[in-house]
Amino acid sequence: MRVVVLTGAGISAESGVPTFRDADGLWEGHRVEDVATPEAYEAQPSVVQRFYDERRAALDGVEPNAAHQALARLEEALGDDLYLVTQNIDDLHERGGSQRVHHMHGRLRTALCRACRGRSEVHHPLLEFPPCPRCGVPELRPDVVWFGEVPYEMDTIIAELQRCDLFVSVGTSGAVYPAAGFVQYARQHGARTLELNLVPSEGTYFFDEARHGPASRLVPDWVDELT
Ligand code: BJW
Repeated sequence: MRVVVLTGAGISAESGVPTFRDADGLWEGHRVEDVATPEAYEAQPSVVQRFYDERRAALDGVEPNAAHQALARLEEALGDDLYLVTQNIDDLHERGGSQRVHHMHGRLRTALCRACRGRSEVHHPLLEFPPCPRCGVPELRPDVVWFGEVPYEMDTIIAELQRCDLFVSVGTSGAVYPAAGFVQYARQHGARTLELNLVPSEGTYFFDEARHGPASRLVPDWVDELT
């Protein structure tokens, strides 16, 4: 059985990483749709760099939780029949033991050079505007996908959604496309669909089954059932 698991901010919430659209959301009074844009970066690069530098630094103070660890166990059981795609830019899946994680909205630990388009590991705050280790130009931006930009690995994701038997969405509000449309796409191609979220998401209606509660309980229970 081929399984696609999509994760969102809710899976990392119990690790202490703030979500975007819950009451204590990330951008402190700003709608994420207004600030997570290339235009916001053009207007205020230092503000945006500092924000991502702080989030990157905060990763050292958080640990993966039982939900991340359960998905690593699922990978051990299913091998290549599991495709794990996350909207999260944290590294908690990897630190929870998952070997193959597809970050469709990018990663905090890497930078993207606006001059040569090369990627590099981040070793210094990007607020210092260090030179790109590949081309030397000080044009490193966070390697994340903002509104209006195309998410990474879309061709592979679409192929995996077309051929999966089960699509599972964990901890995402269903407010951001294209990820919010994956459930309908997988379903149209014959997959069973399951939502695991704290509360009903905006797309809960599209799922064959929805279970509501904390990811640290729902995900291990579901993985135990499946394996
Ligand atoms: C728990 C829990 C616990 C809490 N246990 N659960 C009009 C209509 C339709 C679409 C559009 C439109 N206008 C524009 C668009 C497109 C636009 C879009 O979707 N806009 C919407 C606002 C409508 N999308 C884009 O622009 C995307 N690009 C695009 O479409 O390109 C075109 C294209 C696509 C495909 C092929 C070819 C071309 C890009 C979107 C980029 C999003 N970027 C961000 C920022 C990334 C960097 C960063 O982290 O700072 O990604 S925005 C932010 O939202 C972030 C997240 O990944 C994303 C999703 O958020 P998520 O993960 O769902 O978090 P929350 O907070 O919303 O929800 C958390 C959930 O967890 C809640 O439900 C809680 O209940 C739950 N929860 N605790 C379980 N313990």
